[in-house]
Amino acid sequence: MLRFMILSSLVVCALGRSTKIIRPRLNGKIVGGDPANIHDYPYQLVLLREDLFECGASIISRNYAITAAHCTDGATADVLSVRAGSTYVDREGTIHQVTKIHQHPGFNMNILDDDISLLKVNPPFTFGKGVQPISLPDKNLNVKVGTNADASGWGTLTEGGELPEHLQHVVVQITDQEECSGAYGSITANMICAGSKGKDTCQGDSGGPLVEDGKLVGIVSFGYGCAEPGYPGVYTRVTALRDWIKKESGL
Ligand code: 4AZ
Repeated sequence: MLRFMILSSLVVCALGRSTKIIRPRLNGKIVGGDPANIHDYPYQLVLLREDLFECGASIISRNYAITAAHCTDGATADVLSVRAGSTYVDREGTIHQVTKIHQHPGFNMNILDDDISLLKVNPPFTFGKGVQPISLPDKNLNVKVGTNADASGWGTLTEGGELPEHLQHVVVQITDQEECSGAYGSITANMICAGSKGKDTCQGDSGGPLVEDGKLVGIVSFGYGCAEPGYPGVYTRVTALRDWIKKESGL
């Protein structure tokens, strides 16, 4: 059920149908979030692969969603769809077929650099109470260390634990880049780290949003386990890839 890659002791994963779980032995840590309603996270999407939960994603316009490249790698558009406007991972809301995947050409599976994909959808999203786009940041936005950001998704509540059916969210603090680099060793300018004691995103949250002050500043990418001390979650740095998003989608 869990699909994932081991990257020199880092673990990333998307949920899908293939496979078994191999991961370093870690303490099961609660991610420390709270249940959330789609009305408060109306940009949140479920990314489905052959109708099964794969990852999170976010609405950025009527026609486009954004997610992690490791969630779309190896897929064709016809097997992907998104569910919008539901608090629940497996029911309600509306389903939108992916018609085109724009996966970043620089996506590097080994270190997860450029972990970003844009998805064109059909039918387009109809905006309403539980369906709204999230604003993209200006490329010059300075995302400050120590500020709070809100991550959401249907990933596991504990390391290697159960998947919730109800949307969850967690507030985490933007981490110092050097410190994060020191922990992981392979943090690029296209990544941003965030975490707080006992709070983190976890398996299945991949591709989902990290929002600060109403702007999408991160996309859930990877981490060493979940809420492990000294290992914040790693997110795709949206400001760094802002020009590419504009070029691909016009947004
Ligand atoms: C995952 O496997 C995953 N703690 C997502 C986020 C983090 C770790 C793993 C960050 O989807």
